[in-house]
Amino acid sequence: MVKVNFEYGRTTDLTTRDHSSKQPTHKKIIHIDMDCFYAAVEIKHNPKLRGRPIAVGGRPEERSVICTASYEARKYGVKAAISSYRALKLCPHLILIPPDFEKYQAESEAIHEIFERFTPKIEPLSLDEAYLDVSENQAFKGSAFLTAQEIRRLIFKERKLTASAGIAENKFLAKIASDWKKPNGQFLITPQMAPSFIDQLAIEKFPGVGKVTSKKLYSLGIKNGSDLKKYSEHELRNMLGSFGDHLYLLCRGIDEREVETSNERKSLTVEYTYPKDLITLAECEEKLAIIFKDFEERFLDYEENMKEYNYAPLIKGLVVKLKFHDFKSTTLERFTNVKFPSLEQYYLLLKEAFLRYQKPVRLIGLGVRLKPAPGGGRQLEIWK
Ligand code: TTP
Ligand code: MG
Repeated sequence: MVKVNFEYGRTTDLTTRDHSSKQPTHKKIIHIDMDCFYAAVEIKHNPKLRGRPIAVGGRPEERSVICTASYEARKYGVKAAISSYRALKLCPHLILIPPDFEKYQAESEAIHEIFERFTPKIEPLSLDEAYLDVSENQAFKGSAFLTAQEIRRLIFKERKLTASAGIAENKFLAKIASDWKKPNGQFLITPQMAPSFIDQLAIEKFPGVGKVTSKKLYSLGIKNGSDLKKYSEHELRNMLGSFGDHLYLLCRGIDEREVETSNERKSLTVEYTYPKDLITLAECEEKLAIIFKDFEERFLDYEENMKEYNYAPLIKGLVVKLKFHDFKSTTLERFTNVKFPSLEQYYLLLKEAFLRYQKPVRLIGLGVRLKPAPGGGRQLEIWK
């Protein structure tokens, strides 16, 4: 299965400048996240599926994974990223539907158009998720809560889909809040509520805290935001490197990231999942040459499309991704400003990535990271 990924501009960096003298920003941010998005779109197109355990994903014999599942299927443990094979074992009467990205893309665009009625400051994170900055919005006497309610009402009325929303003074809290009343709910974290909310927030809910970091923190007795706050910036940095700086700010409710409206493409990658694992580096190299050809075509296509917007994509780095037979993956990136990468450069990255684990490979991806377009490029289609 070939997949082409185009990612939007987004930053994961939180500002780490001196914040001791910082005035509160009092922004109003809404984070919208559609409920069971791909599954909900499929149900909308075929109402007979409603109330039944369905999942969107590829066939098990193609060694595919599940993209998402309806709530009925989630009861059986079927969820995103597990293999379709496992999903069918967990729920033998699961209705497995192949993904139809054009349908999801069309819904995503229609939902985006609803957002635009309320604010121009929209940052899409994926097809089903976006941040909206409504600080300047005068609708509902400036109430971000009522604005979120109206957006969700319109999504339901016009698209027959449900969304959840989080409302807060920054992106970090808004995103957590949108998960709080899922599905089809919304939750507001006021600036007054924020400190106590963060104090009791489990560390694994902090963005970027995955299994490894949470294990490390738990082993030190750090379970929630209030535990985190007991550590100095220096101590957290010693423990977790630069990520410690982020956590130091987050547990104090500080997240100054702006809603980034420019949605120019920041990377272009092509990946391929193999029906049979690739055992040796030589086998991977052979496949890499084929993927490289595909990538070359896609890149030239993209360059051609962008001419219309007077934008020439500039490469800032190369990337190779490997996924292994046990679904673990590794990504290797190299900063470079070549005009166009060579296959030899990718061979070097592949070798390094392969030698990291030396395990059978099920997926190879390669591509480039791009410099942001001056003035913000325009988004073309996400999926091809
Ligand atoms: P999510 O918003 O993470 O999930 P969801 O909308 O299906 O469910 P929830 O109600 O919990 O928000 O992801 C949005 C869509 O992105 C999802 O419908 C399918 C796709 N997706 C994948 O293809 N693979 C993945 O691993 C994940 C997490 C999502
Ligand atoms: Mg969602």
